[in-house]
Amino acid sequence: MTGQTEHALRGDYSRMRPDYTVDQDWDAYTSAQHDLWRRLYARQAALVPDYACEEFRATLATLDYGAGIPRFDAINAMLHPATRWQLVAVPGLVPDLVFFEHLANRRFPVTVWLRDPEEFDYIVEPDIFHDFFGHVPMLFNPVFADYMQAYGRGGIKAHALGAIEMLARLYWYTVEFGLIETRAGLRTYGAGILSSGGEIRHCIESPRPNRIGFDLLRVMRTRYKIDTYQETYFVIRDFDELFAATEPDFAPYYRELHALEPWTAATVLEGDRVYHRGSGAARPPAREASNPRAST
Ligand code: HBI
Ligand code: FE
Repeated sequence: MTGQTEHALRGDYSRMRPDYTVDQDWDAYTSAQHDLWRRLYARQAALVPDYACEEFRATLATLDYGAGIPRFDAINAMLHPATRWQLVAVPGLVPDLVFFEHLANRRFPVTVWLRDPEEFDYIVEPDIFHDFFGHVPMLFNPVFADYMQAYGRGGIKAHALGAIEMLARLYWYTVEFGLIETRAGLRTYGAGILSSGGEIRHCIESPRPNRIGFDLLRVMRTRYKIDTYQETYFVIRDFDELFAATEPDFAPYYRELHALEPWTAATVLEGDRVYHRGSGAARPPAREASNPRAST
């Protein structure tokens, strides 16, 4: 919840515990909701072989949760032994510091509500389909799992240093919209892309966006769009690169960046490792984009 929201958050925040967790209340999902889940899952699972990274594909195949809205308990029984992460249910977006505290303790907050059928292609806030389909498979990867915890710890520090905006850009351009170089070409590991019917193709096949090699300070200095497809994607070579980049203390980086104007989402710089320079043609309207965040 970086920045302001113009509207009240969706979700029932009346019964949560102090750490914003709730019970999933799986029995309350209707058969129409399970059916909507199946349709969302079927569409995305069909796209995964061509566009998702190997790590995501392998886990999705073994988890096999396309039959209906999954029970968090059942997933935790597999996830905890794999990487010592667990899912916790939350009403929706939670305050930044609460979010970071969960990640720092290897707990991933998953929203309990599912979008309405009219929102099949686009939702304003992350729902259970985005949180679960997009994020959970990657938590089974040991290196990525450690990166997420490091991000949570970094978030707590950034909060104290007034630097959440910069760290949020890192999350956005990696965890939500990151690309990875593979022998088969560019693939995605970003949850915002993996849970989107349109952007999953667009991020890899469209001539419009820039695709640029990941560079930590460059990413933390780059603004992002929340209501259109991304104008720039950053490409990592592997998850070790990502984890290694986030190991140093960020405090000196924040001091440096605080004095500098951020780049726009469309900027290509002299020193960029350019995989593809975007054609810059018109972007699709908001209704086709895959925004997993209420605001920035
Ligand atoms: N809360 N439930 C939830 N999910 C998120 O992804 C999330 C959040 N609160 C804050 C937040 N993300 C981001 O703004 C931070 O990563 C900066
Ligand atoms: Fe997300």
